[in-house]
Amino acid sequence: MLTSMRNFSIAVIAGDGVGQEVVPEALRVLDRIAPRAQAAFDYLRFDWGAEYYLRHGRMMPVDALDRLRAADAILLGAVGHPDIPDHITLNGLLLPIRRGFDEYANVRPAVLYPGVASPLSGREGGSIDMVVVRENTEGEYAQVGGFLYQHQPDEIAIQTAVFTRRGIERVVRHAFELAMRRGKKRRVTSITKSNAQGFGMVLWDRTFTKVAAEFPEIETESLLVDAAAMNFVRRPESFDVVVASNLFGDILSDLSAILTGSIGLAPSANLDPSRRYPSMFEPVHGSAPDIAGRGIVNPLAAILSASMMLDHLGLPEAAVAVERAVAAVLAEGKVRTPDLGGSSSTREVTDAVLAALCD
Ligand code: GGG
Repeated sequence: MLTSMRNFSIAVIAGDGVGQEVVPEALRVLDRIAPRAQAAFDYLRFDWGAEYYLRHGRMMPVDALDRLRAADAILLGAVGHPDIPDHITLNGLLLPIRRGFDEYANVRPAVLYPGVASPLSGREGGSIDMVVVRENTEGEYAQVGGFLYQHQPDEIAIQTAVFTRRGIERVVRHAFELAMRRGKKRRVTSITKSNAQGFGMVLWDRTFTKVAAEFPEIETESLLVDAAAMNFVRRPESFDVVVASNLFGDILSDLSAILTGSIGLAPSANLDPSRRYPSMFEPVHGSAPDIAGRGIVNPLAAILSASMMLDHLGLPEAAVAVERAVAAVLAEGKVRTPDLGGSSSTREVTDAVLAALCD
């Protein structure tokens, strides 16, 4: 059967620190898989981030979202710089893109690949396979609040978490639909702290129960975040899809990443499931200034993020091929970066993925 070539424009923001090293590796993999997927990728590169901030006093230009809007997807590296406070880098680039493009579902898979050691004893490859779905546009990261008497001895800071019925409902529904599509354990776990936070998180619990009723095939569980942290360590294999608020999802997805061997293996997708706006794909890890520029950062989280992007773009076979190549490299265990106990360089790991793609 003849299929026609599909063209995609990808906005590329490598950003800061190791973002500059992992994004080019993800692009090498995309370029390799493109012909097989009958696809062509046109990269629109943006030099936004901390260096841009040091030159222009902002992380990205005023019209940044307008310039990104036409892209089919955004591939992001990392944000963060030792000389700039983290709230400036995060609120100047990552969070405005997520909110501005209504990327309300931050999907963060955590898979223990065969050949990778979990810090937990006795866990075999494949035994941990979960996805944290993090609410991504409101909650604790809504940036509602302010300072009173700023920098004075009686200074007051107010930070308000914002929970809307619509915001909770849509992300919870996304989690259930994902559990249906995955067809694995068919379980959705909701995480709150509604015993202590008696408004927003009570609304979350109620909304979760209401949406759950639409999915009788899916088993449900509700945990307080402290119990969830314990159970991620004690019984990680029991989790399938986990849905949580912005802050709790952020924290728990770092925990799920390290349980599966390294944050250097953790990809993520910031999805606007309505597809009105481009979705954004990024490794979960940050700019890692301690190892930046040394050529030893693990590129696999960025490569797996590119695989999630392929799936979102309607190229599922290419997405699976990339993930399988990554899994093959990890299973073989010969080529790996220091975070996984190896001594290979960033480029050598990508070379191994490219070789596995040819097999
Ligand atoms: N890969 C993007 C990045 O730099 N993430 C670091 C970070 O601070 N993320 C916070 C968040 O995901 O909300």
